[in-house]
Amino acid sequence: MLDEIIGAVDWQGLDAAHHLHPFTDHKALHEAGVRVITSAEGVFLYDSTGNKILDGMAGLWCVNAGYGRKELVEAAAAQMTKLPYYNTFFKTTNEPAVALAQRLAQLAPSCLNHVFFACSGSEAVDSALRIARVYWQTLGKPEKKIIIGREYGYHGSTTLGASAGGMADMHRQGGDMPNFVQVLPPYWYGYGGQMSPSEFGLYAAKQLEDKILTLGPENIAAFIGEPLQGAGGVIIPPESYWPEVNRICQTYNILLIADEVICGFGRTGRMFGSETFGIKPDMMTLAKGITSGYLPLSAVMVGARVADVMINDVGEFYHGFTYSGHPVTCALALANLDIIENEGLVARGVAMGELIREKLHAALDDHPMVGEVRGVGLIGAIELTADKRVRKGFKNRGRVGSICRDYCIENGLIMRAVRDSMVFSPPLTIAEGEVSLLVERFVKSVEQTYARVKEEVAL
Ligand code: PXG
Repeated sequence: MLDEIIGAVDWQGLDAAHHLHPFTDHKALHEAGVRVITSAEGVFLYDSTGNKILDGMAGLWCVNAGYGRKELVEAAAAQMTKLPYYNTFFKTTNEPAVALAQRLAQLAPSCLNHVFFACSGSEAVDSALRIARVYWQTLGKPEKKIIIGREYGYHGSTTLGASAGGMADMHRQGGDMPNFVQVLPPYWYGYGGQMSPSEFGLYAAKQLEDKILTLGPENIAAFIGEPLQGAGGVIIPPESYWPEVNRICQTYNILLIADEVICGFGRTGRMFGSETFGIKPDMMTLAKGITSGYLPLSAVMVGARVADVMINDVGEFYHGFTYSGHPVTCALALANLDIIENEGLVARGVAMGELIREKLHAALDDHPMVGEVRGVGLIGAIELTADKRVRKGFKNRGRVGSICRDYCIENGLIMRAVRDSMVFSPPLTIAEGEVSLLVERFVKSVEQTYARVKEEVAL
């Protein structure tokens, strides 16, 4: 009965009539018609027209444990029955929030022993940036306020997050607060020129040092960076980059914030990207994989240096959210961590990532339109190029990527296009046969894209 009613509703029409979507050109959306996702299981999504689509993005880089996990539903339901909500303001706490704080402190790299909870990655970033500024204020250095990020960095969509990130379109639409600057990202494929990746990693780090010296270290609160830049196109830094950034932040007394919203919880082959790349952060922001996206939860892990000042010297920190430390989201996160640990999902991600890259290399290394296949853990990108010998991009940047993305969807695969890079980040639970299907569908889409654009771009 309910199914019949649901089936009779014009969801597309109602969506166009009433729903404003995030990061969307609404006119274009209404012309094309929105896709209605109705259910999901494992690594597959089902839509209202009966398509079964392989989700090569784990939602928005978040469904690490895969769809349809009854354990997560049960953990949330049990907690909802016992205590559906209470806040963590005013000298109160709840059991799941405490248990999760302890569990995260055990999991995180050493010294990151305190946790501040929020609800989204953006709120975690916002919180970390405010903590950084309050830290310096409290130490008698209120002029230390500037936050340095990187071009193509993504740190969420609150005004502070958008200002910290390096997305020019977001800056143009109000995300451009004062005291934020961006430096060159460690994007060897795009900016490395004739340098080796290792030389370029040091060069990119040097841009940070030069910027610090130009602005004056006495004016800079923090450097924020994703261990690898996800939304910016899965930009994987050369090995030389992060150790040098550690050194620079230490030398000039600048806090280092690792934005692990995508990298955390196994995505890069270790539990945290900071471990994969040897980063020594003062704070770490977490979201997405913390609940595998089943409920909204985020956290800032705070290291001893900052936590000591927060606890002993700040007095009241005037910041927090109604749902900080929400008992249901925290209970679900604990069950999600059980899945990640008990099923060995981090190691599984490494194995499946190797398999994907092996198959992509075998199928696409000689393809004239494929400039690079790169990845680490279970996240990666394929750069589409107009001339692979010189790593040249297409004239109309982003167009070929979106053509390829559309073919992927037609072929039953969700991948994201960032400029002309195709990125993937499937659930860590993906099976070998599903990896083969993902690669098969992607290679077909690349061939279709190539057939369509090769005359136009004189490859
Ligand atoms: N930091 C990083 C590194 C992120 O990737 C955020 C912060 C913000 O998280 P919330 O939960 O506030 O969205 C993110 C989010 C994309 C895409 O298309 C990426 C994100 C979000 C939406 C879309 O690649 N990353």
